Amino acid sequence: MQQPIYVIGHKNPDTDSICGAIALAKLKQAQGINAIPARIGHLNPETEYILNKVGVTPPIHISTAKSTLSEIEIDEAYTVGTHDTLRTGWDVLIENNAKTLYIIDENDEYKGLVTLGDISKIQMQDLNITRELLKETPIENFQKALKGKILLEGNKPLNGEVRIADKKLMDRDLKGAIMVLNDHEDSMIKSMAKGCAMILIAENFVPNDYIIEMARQMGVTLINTPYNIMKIIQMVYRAIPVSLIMTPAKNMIQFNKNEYLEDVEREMLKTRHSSYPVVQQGKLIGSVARYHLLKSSRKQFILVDHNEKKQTINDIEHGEIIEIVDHHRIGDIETDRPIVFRNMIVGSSNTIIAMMYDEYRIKMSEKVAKLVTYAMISDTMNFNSPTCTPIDRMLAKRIAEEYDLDLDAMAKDLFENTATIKGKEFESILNNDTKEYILNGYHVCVSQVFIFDFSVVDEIKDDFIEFMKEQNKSRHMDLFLMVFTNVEGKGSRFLYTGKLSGLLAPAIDEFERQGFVSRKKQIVPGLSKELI
Ligand SMILES: [Mn+2]
Repeated sequence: MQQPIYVIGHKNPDTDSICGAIALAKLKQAQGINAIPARIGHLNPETEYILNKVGVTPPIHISTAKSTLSEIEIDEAYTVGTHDTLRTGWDVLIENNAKTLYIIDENDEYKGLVTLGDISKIQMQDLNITRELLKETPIENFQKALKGKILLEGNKPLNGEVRIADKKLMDRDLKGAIMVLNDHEDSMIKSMAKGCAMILIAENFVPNDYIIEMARQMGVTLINTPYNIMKIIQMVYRAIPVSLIMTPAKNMIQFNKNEYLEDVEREMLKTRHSSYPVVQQGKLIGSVARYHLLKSSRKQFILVDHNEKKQTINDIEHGEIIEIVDHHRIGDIETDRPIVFRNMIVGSSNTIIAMMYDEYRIKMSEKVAKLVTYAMISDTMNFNSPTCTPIDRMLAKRIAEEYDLDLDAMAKDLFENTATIKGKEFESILNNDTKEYILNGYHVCVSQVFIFDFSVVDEIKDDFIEFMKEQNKSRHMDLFLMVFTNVEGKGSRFLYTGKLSGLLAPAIDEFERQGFVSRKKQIVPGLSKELI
């Protein structure tokens, strides 16, 4: 599956942002793109009302543009059991063209790892080391590594030394030795007489009964194998259990799938292993190498209803913006590559998205049509706001006809149920839809809420200004402006604080007198003009 592309609206998302993210993600999905609608803040009550009404689940909430291990492609972890032989381990690695082998116990818990290098080193190593390992190797491992048959299982402990027959056999101390012999029974008798613990017999030779009886009495293990002496000597060291040479899990870095790629990379730079285990609750879920990180692309985003850095996900620089669909002023976002940037002077981002459906000749589902329509009603104050254009009105009318929707009934129902501040906390009124600007060097915050009835504002006025002053002690806005706007576009009431209050009071009075309703088209440009 292609890495997902996240479609997100702005911080403090409004209905245009949320419905736009959903509608645009659906359009992309219809084009075969793995797009996921997401949000970077809480739903406001209006949007919540709409999603419930239409029957759509809210977009997932995301808080970072960084990618985690779970979002990139990693390798399968090839595993063997703790008792398995180096031979099995080697075969698994060669078969899968892998370099790191992970060891799991009978409960599938990750215990350690062995690399191809670790295994090949065994063959090259000082015999003192392999002797210690062979000493600990269980009998059935020899049988497995040599594809042999246990003729007799003895109880003599191994000393880990591997020997072949020679003329001086009777002069040697063979106590606990592993003998590699061909069909010379004479050598078998001599070896047992000198105390050997195991005889590995070449080319499937089966010794006489009296030799087997002698072995039984002396506690010697007999294994025969189809291999010749040369091959037995080559393979016998691969009988060693992987667990004896593994790097235990506790001595090795491991990652979990929720770790951010940059943290994983930083850890990897401290060491030089070729792969690292990815573990979840003790169980292996994969193996990650540096090249997986290099190969992975950054998390991709499509921005809806915003294009400014401070309005988007905080660490956007870790991700990649591939497309923007918006109807606001162009801000400060920079990209490395050309992107699709669609900005139009219309009343709602959803108007543009509806146009895109038309352009691609993809039919909106009934639910998407409703979301788009609600968003247009919400963003244009039921097509009354000065930001609303004939394009919005025309398109909404066409969608309403096609999907049998009653725009005025939808607007009335929506506003009656959501455009009220009665019984709401001051904090939720203030943060309902808030945007920060830097206008000619001044920090300005403009919050807006839509209401039916201005008389409510008169009731709360004094207390609300006190509340804003208190809030601004930590926010340090030069102007902190709260705008109560009539939901049908019939003017606004303004409350404000901040050190520019006195200077801007006449201008804001004028905004009120002229019936300003649009933050973007009237209020912010109006303030900007005053601050030159
Ligand atoms: Mn919008």
